[in-house]
Amino acid sequence: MNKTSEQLFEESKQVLVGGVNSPVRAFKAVGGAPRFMARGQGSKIYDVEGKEYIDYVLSWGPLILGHAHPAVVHAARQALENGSSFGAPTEAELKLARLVQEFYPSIEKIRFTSSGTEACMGAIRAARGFTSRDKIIKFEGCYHGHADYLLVKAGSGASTLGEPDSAGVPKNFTKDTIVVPYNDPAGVEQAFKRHGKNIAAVIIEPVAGNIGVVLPDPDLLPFLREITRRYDSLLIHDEVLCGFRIPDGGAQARFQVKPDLTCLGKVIGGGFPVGAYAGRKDVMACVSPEGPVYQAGTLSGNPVAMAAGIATLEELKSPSIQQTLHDRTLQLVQGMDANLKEARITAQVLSIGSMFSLFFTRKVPRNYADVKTQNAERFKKYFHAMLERGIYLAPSGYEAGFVSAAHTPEDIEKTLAGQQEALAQLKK
Ligand code: KE4
Repeated sequence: MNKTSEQLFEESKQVLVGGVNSPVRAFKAVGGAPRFMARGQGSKIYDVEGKEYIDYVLSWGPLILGHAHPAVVHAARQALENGSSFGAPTEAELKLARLVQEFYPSIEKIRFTSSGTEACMGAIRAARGFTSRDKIIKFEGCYHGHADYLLVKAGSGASTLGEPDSAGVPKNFTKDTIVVPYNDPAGVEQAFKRHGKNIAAVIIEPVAGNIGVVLPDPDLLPFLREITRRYDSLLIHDEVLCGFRIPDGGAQARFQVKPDLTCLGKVIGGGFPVGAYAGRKDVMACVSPEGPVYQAGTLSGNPVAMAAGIATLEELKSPSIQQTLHDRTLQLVQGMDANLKEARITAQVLSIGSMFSLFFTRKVPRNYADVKTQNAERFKKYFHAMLERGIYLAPSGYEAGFVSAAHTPEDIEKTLAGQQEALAQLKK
């Protein structure tokens, strides 16, 4: 008899911190025991008790083709049979680099890492090395991994320096991090007026995905491009999450703003540990062994991970895959809107490309403060009502949902039918 998720969770908590290896998986925001998953196939994921779910987490974004896509499995298996890691350059790294450039023409040079955190750390260190400046601007609610100086909460004013937002981060580690609300160009202007010549870079999720999906106002990204140029700072787009989710070249193509550096991850690893920072060759030339900015990684460019990334991006070149991602996401979000109206429940559905969010808020959120007005209790009930009906959403109102090319029209219909019941349950 298989152990239940509850049993495994209790046992795991004896040895794994919080029973998980990444906090959001612990269901703290929604309560209850996380489902221990045993298998994924296409759009479905199966827990240890064999229960099937339609998966909208997709490993927090990487599985844009769905679970265990044959091309990805074949490529990774073939690579593995030749050895898992060499700690030496391989042709696969070159091949994936060239493929990434096909999707992101702004990328002249790239460095692969093993996570998005490392990618953002590398980009910021390169920017600091290139400009010989220390300060950075980030946006409240945007997440760029868990480097100490990025675990920072907004100071009292837009141009004040950040306060640590995690225990274990020394106060002076965040003194060079300025935090501004998302979609607040005036706050950015104020920060530059006060610290301009010391600001190495602005780093932003060009489409925010770590407070749920929040879109940039039309003038935000062009403004950031202009003001960073004006102060000889660099613009870093963190597309770890939204990259490849927005088709035809990501956020930088969609919004027609070319950053100096781009951070990538998730999709480019096809479910294996991969991150990347990339962009202008003169900036990347600062990075070792070409330049004095040090950054390294035992498994950076791992051949199995590269093979999975190559297989994934090759599939993403297919117009029919892109059409499926578009059509299924549209079917889902239009259906959700219709369900909410039918149920007369106030909530906002946002989406771009193949990522989406549903916020129980009165207005469309434009920043973190808006997202925090969401009805957390209602989200919690909604989450469990959907889970009971075999629909696996992100266990937090501050995360994005994702659609894969493996999701079928029937999956979406089943999701919408389940949502109708879940919304009805909310009204009781
Ligand atoms: P990783 O170190 O988790 O590979 O990437 C960090 C990162 C950087 N930049 C952006 C925009 C990101 O979204 C992330 C990681 N995303 C979260 C999900 N919102 C990872 C899930 C988790 O932390 O378990």
